[in-house]
Amino acid sequence: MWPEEFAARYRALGYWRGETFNDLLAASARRYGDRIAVVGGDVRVSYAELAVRAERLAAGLHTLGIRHGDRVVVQLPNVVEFFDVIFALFRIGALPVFALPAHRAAEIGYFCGHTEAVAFVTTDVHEGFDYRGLAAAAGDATVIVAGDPGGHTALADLYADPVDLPPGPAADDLAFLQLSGGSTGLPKLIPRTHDDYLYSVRASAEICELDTDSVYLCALPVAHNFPLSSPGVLGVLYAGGRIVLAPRPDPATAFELIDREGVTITAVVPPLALLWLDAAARPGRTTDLSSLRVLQVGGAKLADEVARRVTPTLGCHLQQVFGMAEGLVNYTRFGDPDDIVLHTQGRPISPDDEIRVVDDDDVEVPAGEVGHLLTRGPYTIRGYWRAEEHNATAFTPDGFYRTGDLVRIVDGGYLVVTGRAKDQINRGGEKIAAEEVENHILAHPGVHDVAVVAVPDAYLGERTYAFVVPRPEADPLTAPLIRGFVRQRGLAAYKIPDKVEFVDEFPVTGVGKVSRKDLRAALRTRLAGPT
Ligand code: J2J
Repeated sequence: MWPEEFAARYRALGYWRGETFNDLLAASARRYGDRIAVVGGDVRVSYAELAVRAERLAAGLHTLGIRHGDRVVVQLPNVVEFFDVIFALFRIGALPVFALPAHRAAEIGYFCGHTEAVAFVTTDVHEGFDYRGLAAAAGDATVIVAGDPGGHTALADLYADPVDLPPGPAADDLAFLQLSGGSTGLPKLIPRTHDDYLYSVRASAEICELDTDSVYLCALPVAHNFPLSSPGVLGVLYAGGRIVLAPRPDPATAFELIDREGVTITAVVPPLALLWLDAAARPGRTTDLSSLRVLQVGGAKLADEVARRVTPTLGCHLQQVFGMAEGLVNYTRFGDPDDIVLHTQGRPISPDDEIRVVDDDDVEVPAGEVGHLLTRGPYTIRGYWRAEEHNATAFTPDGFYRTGDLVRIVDGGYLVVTGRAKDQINRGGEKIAAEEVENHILAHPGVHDVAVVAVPDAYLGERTYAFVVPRPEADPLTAPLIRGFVRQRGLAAYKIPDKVEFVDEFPVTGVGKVSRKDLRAALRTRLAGPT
């Protein structure tokens, strides 16, 4: 948490206003009443209705025994119930722990166990996967299912007559735990308060000029930090606009919704931007995309040549967004010159976002040179949840978060992301911690050692390679066998290595064991060189 002197300053400057997400929903319900807040499939929910649904669900969840401070793992696709659930939990002061639809038993089991979750909220079947099959991974948590409960508790049965609930959370209480992209063996959880997150949401809504005429297409998974808050669905609820939930982000689905609902703004990751641009440029397209004013692209580096195509093809602004669930978010602004919009990843939300660009010894590099990005500010966390040991290295002693990103700062304080120092693979915006995947592969009895590295990919930006050293005495291994093994352990599909290569041994420089970091670097170099 922030030291008191910082908290006092952020309050005095009006960033932290002492408001919770309950206050936000109540204010929006009062202000925007019958206007439609969320559209999901054939369901259209007004602001007033959303407040009532959340209040009723809060009553039901409270009766179930969920209390202030309890953790609840929430894994829902883009459905209107997502909003009922999170606002009901906010009302109680229980903390949603945001899981993604791609997560499987390994991740859900870890989130439920690590957070000692009292409940796990998921769906029945989505995109061909039966989420009720993850119930066993939830351990003691009560399993609540949106849709056909199949023997579990039905979410639909929990909407009860409103009751007098105990007072809700304070603004400086935790609101939820967000997921970190991660660079270590186990995913880290990010504690965000009402005060700090609401500030980033409000300020983002202003930067992105959201108002009651805004129609936001949520094409990415709603619980991800980008579509949730930059300005995302929460920014829309603050500004009184309309959220349109896309069940999946393919161009056919998205374009149909943009046309039907008059979507004005949406957010995508770079590979999706590419898919959309190709589809939009195809002769014979029948959908009308002229309502679209802004295409936000973030989550991974957008290639110049793709950036250049956005405005000519879609007739809208491109906005680059460089953010992180830990806090700091940067945006290019709508009035910025092309050079900035096309070639930078934006500048911070807040005048009080402190940015340091340093060398390996934490010494600031000369202006304009590349270095490690460190940041501190009114909506950037000071530590992960229950991860003291990791926090000692992930933050500087004076509270700067080590983002693991390599950047340089150009005129006007805009950031250009040039690379990454953390052991993470950014697979089209989906983050994979090399060590997490390595640990799963190492569990195979035929594996002696493994290193997972990122390799460049024209479409995804990066893909994962696993270099495996088999045990000499073990039965021969094959790539499908390793991939199948990891899948069976219940790892999300995006973390399964795209390619598995077997090697007799790892390059060892000098005497003794090389660090994992050096090893991964050596393997990456080998891949880049002639083979
Ligand atoms: C290069 N790398 C980027 C960009 C994120 C808004 C937008 C994105 C996220 C997000 C987010 C990048 N260019 N434009 O939370 O609110 C990489 C960096 C960063 C990491 C954070 C938001 N935008 N990245 O992607 O927590 O490496 O958040 O540190 O998933 O993604 O990942 P995540």
